[in-house]
Parts: sequence; C-alpha cells; structure tokens
Amino acid sequence: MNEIISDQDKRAKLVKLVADLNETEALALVETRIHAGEDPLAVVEDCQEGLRQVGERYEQRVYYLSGLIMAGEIFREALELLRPIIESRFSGNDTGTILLGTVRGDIHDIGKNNISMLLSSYGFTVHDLGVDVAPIEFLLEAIRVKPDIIGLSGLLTSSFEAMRETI
Ligand code: B12
Repeated sequence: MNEIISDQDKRAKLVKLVADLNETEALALVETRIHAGEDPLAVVEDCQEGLRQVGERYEQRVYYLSGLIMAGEIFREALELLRPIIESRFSGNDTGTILLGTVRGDIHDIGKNNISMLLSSYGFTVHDLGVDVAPIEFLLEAIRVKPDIIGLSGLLTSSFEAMRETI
C-alpha cells in the first residue's frame, strides 16, 4: 500500500515539476525513475500531463509564450534521457512504412517526434517530413515512398483545415 502511494506521489511530483517549469529537478527525477527501472512510457505520460497543464496556465495568462517554449525544451531533454531505454525495450522488424509530418501552419513537433521514435522502435520505416508541411509536399512524398500509413500531426484548431485539404 505504501509503495502504491509513493509511486503515485512520484508521478504527481514529476507532473508538477514540469508544469512549474522546474527544469533541473524535473530532469533529475526523470533520471531517478529511469534508474529505478520504471516503465519509460509512464514517465513520458507524466511529462505530457505536465505540458498539458503548462498549456492551461498559458490560456489563463499565468504563463506567456516563453513558458510554452521552456516546457517544450524540458520535454525534449526528458525524451533524450528516455530514448535509449524506449528504443531498447520495444523492438520489431519490418512492420511497414509510414509517412509523417506536421501540417501546414503548425510547428508543434514534440508529439510527432515521440510517435516517430516509437514507430521506428517497433520496426516501421518512418519518413518524417518535419513541420509546416504543405499538402502538395505530402502528396509528392506519398507518391515517391508509397507508405502503408500517412500520419498527420497538428495541435492548433486551425490545423484541421490543413489536414482536411491534405487528406
Ligand atoms: C510546447 C508547446 C508549444 C511549443 C512547441 C515546441 C515544439 N517543438 O513542438 C511552441 C512554443 C513552439 C508553441 C507555439 C505555439 N503554440 Co503551443 N503548445 C505547446 C504545449 C504546451 C505542449 C504541446 C506538446 O508538445 N505536448 C506533448 C506531446 C508529447 O503531446 P502531443 O503533442 O499531444 O502529442 C501526443 C498526441 O497528440 C499524439 N500525436 C501527436 N501527433 C501525432 C501524429 C500521429 C500520426 C499520431 C498517431 C499521434 C500523434 O501522440 C503524441 C504522443 O503522446 C501545448 C499545450 C497542450 N495542451 O498540448 C500548447 C498549445 C498546443 N499551443 C497553443 C498555441 C496557441 C500556440 C501558439 C499559437 C502560441 C503563439 N501565440 O504563438 C504557437 C503556434 C506556433 C505554430 N504556428 O505552430 C495552444 C493551441 C490552441 C488551439 N486550440 O489552437 C495550446 C493547446 C496551448 C493552449 N492551451 O493554449 N507551442
């Protein structure tokens, strides 16, 4: 019982450290949890929840754009620490080909990069077009690589339109 509570505490603590933009302590806790042999995807989930809360604070004008930038940086650094464990834990071969990109007008790429890393670990060949990708670029690359799946990423409400056009 004690262990369950302390696990929950640890998870809540990481969420809070990320949401508070406490880079040093957040990354130290990520390392501690890695060394304790925890599920790396649970650590990713906690960082993601922290980022979601940063987004809320941004909407409430508690944080400004610099807060979003800082949050993105913390997530990127956390993922760098987790990447080797994730890549060694999940493996597959020749699963298929996927074409990925963040749609036109949108430059959010943390989630896309995360998915790209997981899919590569599972054995997918990933063609990542990057961010702010115009519909025609998706089309030309799709003709070239003939992917099994095309994945469009976008976090802005306005990205729906670009997704619709791309599809
Ligand atoms: C970090 C961040 C930024 C960073 C992005 C850095 C980067 N390199 O990506 C910066 C500072 C650049 C940024 C800029 C902006 N942002 Co911003 N940002 C965020 C924030 C805080 C976190 C996003 C994130 O990375 N989450 C962590 C990742 C892991 O989660 P994820 O992206 O959801 O991805 C997961 C899933 O969605 C899914 N997934 C994602 N893509 C794909 C693709 C496929 C194929 C699949 C299968 C799955 C999948 O899997 C991922 C892994 O679990 C969000 C808040 C939020 N609630 O998300 C706001 C947020 C998305 N941003 C927002 C805004 C408004 C902006 C700006 C317009 C701010 C401004 N005034 O300039 C600009 C837009 C710039 C642009 N043209 O794109 C709003 C969007 C509101 C809306 N409804 O449109 C949000 C929701 C904040 C808010 N609550 O207001 N932002």
